[in-house]
Amino acid sequence: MPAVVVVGAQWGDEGKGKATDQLGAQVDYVVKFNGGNNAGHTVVIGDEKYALHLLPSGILSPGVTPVIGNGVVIDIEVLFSELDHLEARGVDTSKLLVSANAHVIPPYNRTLDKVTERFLGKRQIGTTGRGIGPTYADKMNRVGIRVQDLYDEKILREKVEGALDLKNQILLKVYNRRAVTVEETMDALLAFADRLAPMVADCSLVLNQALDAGQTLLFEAGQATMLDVDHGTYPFVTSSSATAAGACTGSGIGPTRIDSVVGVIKAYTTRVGEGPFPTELHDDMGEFLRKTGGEFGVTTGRPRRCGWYDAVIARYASRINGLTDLVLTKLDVLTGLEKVPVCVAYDVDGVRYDEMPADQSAFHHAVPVYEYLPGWWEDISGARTFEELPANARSYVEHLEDISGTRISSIGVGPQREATIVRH
Ligand code: 2SA
Ligand code: GDP
Ligand code: MG
Repeated sequence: MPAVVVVGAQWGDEGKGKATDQLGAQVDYVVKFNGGNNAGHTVVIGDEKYALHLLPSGILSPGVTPVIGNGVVIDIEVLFSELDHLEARGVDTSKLLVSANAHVIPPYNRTLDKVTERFLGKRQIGTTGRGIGPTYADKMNRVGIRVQDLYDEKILREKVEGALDLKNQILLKVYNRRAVTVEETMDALLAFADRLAPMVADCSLVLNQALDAGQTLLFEAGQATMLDVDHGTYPFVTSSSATAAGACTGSGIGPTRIDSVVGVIKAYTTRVGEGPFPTELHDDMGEFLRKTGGEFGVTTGRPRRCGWYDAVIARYASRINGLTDLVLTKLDVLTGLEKVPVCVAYDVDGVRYDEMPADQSAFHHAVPVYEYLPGWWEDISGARTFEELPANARSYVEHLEDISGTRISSIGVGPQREATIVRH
């Protein structure tokens, strides 16, 4: 597998961190290509638990070169606090490369993210408040600040002054907040510039040369298909390209260099933040999934909304990402249910939809059409082969495979690295 992309197939938190960590042990580079410290990836190695936000999960594998690609937005203070934290726990972070073209999250965009959400009130997106949306907006609006700008103080100052001319109007007049000064912004942006300098690289060149030399690359998506700015449940999405195509634009490699695309999908569904969610449960079953699955945000601690597996979404994710494999996670969480409902289609005002409705309003009104599969009671967390699973758990997996459009090549039965069944 010279170049593999790992994406989330639902609304995030499918267990991409664990999947990347496992695959990462076999590759030379792990590349984060979108998002920023809105992400939260949990990796459990032995008795140690790591929560990663901005750094690629591959940073935990010795021998791997972790890369932050140009498609990522970087909060520099958070970058160094995460690096210091890992170093203090004995993780070698010295190989990290950061793209000179990646955009930086200036402090005023964190403020704007939070006050905009408050301003929107009922119409809020439920962002993580990390400044992600305003920073991608600046990038598209061509007023963003890139990593390379930190090393040309004249340009940086011009950019900060230009940005603040507009941002201060918004902060003062729309949100009734204090104006931000050029000097405080410059100080914050330059505080870590010297420490960052040796990590800054032309990552596109490095990655293409690595491929030419026969080395292996893993691209790790933040967030997920249904949160992608183009293909997700807009406007209730993040502001980056979280689908497989984003791996190319977000790192500077061409589509012909990608060999496989792995979609990580939970045996049920969760979502954090606002927006439509057809199979969401508002009852004791939702609480059961939240409790048993430990469904709380890794970045904000917010309780995640929980619901049943949705095969319409699985098929959509297969299509949008061109998935070659699915990694099914958290099958163990479903243990102990008499019947497990699985959504196979939607009913929208009496019309059946087998595919994702193209019309967002229809998706907001979608009522799941369920099939009910027999559950299992046996503890499956120790299973390491497909045959060791109880018959009903095997049928559940096989049925999901039939209705999801992609083969299930591996199954998670616990958070630990080794709690995995590899099928293909
Ligand atoms: P933002 O902050 O602009 O990206 O928010 C926009 C929407 O994207 C959602 N989003 C996420 N959804 C799931 N997991 C994410 N990471 C953290 C985690 C979330 C947390 O791993 O648990 O801790 O709350 C993530 N990041 C962004 C967000 O909820 C908005 O719906
Ligand atoms: P990510 O954002 O996709 O990397 O996922 P998160 O780390 O936000 O959330 C996934 C959670 O599920 C983490 O706490 C993982 O440790 C945990 N996890 C991953 N795979 C499994 C699994 O197969 N079973 C169980 N019980 N937990 C898992
Ligand atoms: Mg997460």
